Amino acid sequence: YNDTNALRYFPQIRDLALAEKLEEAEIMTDEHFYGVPRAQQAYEPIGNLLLSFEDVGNARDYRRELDLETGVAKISYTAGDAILTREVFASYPDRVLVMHISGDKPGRVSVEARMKSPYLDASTEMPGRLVINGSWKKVGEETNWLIAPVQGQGLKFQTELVAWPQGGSSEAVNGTLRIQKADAVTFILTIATSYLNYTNIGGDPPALCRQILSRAAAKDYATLRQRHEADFRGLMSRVHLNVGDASLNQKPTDERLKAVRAAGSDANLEALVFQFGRYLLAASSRAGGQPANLQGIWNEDVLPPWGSKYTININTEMNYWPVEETNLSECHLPLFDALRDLAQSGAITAREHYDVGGWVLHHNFDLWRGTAPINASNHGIWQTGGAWLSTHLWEHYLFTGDLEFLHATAYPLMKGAALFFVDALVKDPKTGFLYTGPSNSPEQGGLVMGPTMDREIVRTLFGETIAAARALNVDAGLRERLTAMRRQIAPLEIGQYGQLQEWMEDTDDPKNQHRHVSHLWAVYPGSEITPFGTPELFKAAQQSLIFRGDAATGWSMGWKLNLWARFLDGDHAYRIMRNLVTPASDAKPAKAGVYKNLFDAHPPFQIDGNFGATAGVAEMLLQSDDPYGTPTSLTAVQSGEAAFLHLLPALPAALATGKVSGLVARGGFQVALDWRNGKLVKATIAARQSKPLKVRYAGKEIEVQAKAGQTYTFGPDLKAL
Ligand code: FUC
Repeated sequence: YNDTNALRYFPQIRDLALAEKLEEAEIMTDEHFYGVPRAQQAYEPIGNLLLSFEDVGNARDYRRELDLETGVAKISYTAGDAILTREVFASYPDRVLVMHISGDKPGRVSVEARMKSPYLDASTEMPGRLVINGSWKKVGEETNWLIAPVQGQGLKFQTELVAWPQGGSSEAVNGTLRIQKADAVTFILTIATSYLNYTNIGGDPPALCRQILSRAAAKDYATLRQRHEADFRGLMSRVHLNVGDASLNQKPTDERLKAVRAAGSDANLEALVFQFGRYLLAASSRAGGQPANLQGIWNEDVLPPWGSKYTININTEMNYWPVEETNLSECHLPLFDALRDLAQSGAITAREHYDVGGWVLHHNFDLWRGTAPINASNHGIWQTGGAWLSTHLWEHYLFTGDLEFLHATAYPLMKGAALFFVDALVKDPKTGFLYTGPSNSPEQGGLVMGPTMDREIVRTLFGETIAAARALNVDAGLRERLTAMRRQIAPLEIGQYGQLQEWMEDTDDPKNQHRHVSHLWAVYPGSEITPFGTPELFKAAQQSLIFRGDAATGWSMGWKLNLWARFLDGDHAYRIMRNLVTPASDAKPAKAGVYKNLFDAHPPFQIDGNFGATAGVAEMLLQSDDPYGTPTSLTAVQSGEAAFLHLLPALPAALATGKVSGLVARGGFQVALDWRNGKLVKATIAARQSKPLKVRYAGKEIEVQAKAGQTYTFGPDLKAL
């Protein structure tokens, strides 16, 4: 993806930007500084499995449900005098999609199955089995400037459907499997591609399909289901949240959504949205696979919105905001596998576009690990994507305390991300401070030097890299270097409207209601701006968010929700949550919210808002970043040497009474809370690591020398129970 000529122009582009000739810098960027091609590849659907049922025309009592705890979807209806049921799940342990169709009377299951793919090369049928083979190619006439055109040989795939009928007859004709008058049938679908890794597409899809299906065939439906349920429950049952009126669960979701608008709130539905986000992570981001993209894994379009890839100026990170807090730590791993690739491809971009060391990633990546700048200069030329993602490595360490992970995986990647900036930071000719550039405050204004967000991210990355090197007792020289440079990075500034400045200059427009709130990064997900460590910046950041307003796209509401929780304003956070959990519409004017299946709408469907909502609910109930943090030095909590638990820091009046268990805090503490009428009744804190722990509730703080394996129980006055 890199442009080997880019380097010839980079010094000139930077000098133009330093001389504040920003328009000229943009023109030169547009001509010479993007990757080749200037867009990345989309995540594509393989195709559709189409099932036709004879009996559905007269169906009554139709009911469709998804059990978040077991990960099994179910459809049932009455046709004539029989009740027909379909159960569907995607099994992580067995790598197959399974649908079991049964009737409560013998001989009532008749169904035809076929497969369709825009990328079809060949299809074959044999008794009880359909196979299609395909390869990625250009289909249709439409194009999208955000999606790179097809070039050369692409991925191959095979998808195979197997039917296990019980009773009745089964035949395969004209690409169709026809099951008639069976008692039940189980369909098993698997898909394999030739993707081995981002540099090798020499895999053997037919062999993989055969291997997966022969393993599945050694089990029966009940066993497959039991294995899937055990896997899924293992993740989902770790966290319970009880708020609001659970009896409303009996109502269909679409009716509930409409009712929320009328009633003002349905705390139990919001709890469901919280768990749905966990479900979506468990279903889309499992070890060995790709990280969750803009649509998770649920893209059905050949030209999906923004390519259904990874936008990392907010979206991909937001997907992973709830992962540690809501006890799904292992769902983080696919992101780290991708980072390992990106550190390789990004090292080439660092060299070829900037002539510096380390690795860099701009605002997007794809399956092919594109790291070069793409699209346009107000968002494509942004250097801190890899740096932001690298903070996730440190967070994973803070939550798990896994030193081996820090040593073998996290630190080398963090160090590489930091080394890029050791070489690439430049001195502001006006102030003498260090900053990034040319870059931008994502998707706003144009090309600039030293946007606030970049400085916050790089300062945090440097701080965390220093802390990691210290924890591992390595790289003393680099630690000193990073410490010195970190102090030189241009500080945060409060501007003329009492706002946190988004840029080096005080040029913010208080009427700007842009969806991106990049400069507030230091409040959340960062922790440089804190209520007790930097009260003035804290107030200024809040002022900036007030200027931005509440109305927003799906993910932007997700971000604002977390920010208001960080501002310790539960009612404001909840107001945003309610705006988020409202019926969405693609019609003009489009309306952000959630669709009937609770998928978040940007609009259109984009999954980040779901994950932002889940993280936001957790953030209202428990915070474990250091509320005394500042941008100048990393505290013991931020370095992982101590821990801080803030219980019910932003509890909204609408969630006055409830219970939560299984939330996780930095330091690996597992927390259960029980509260009534807005007041804590009991907190139970199970320590997985030994470290000094501060607990704060309602303005009171106590200190405990926590010991791994011990459980601590407190009442509202923080006295041990
Ligand atoms: C960023 C956002 C858009 C959208 C896209 C996928 O560019 O500004 O709103 O979410 O990512």
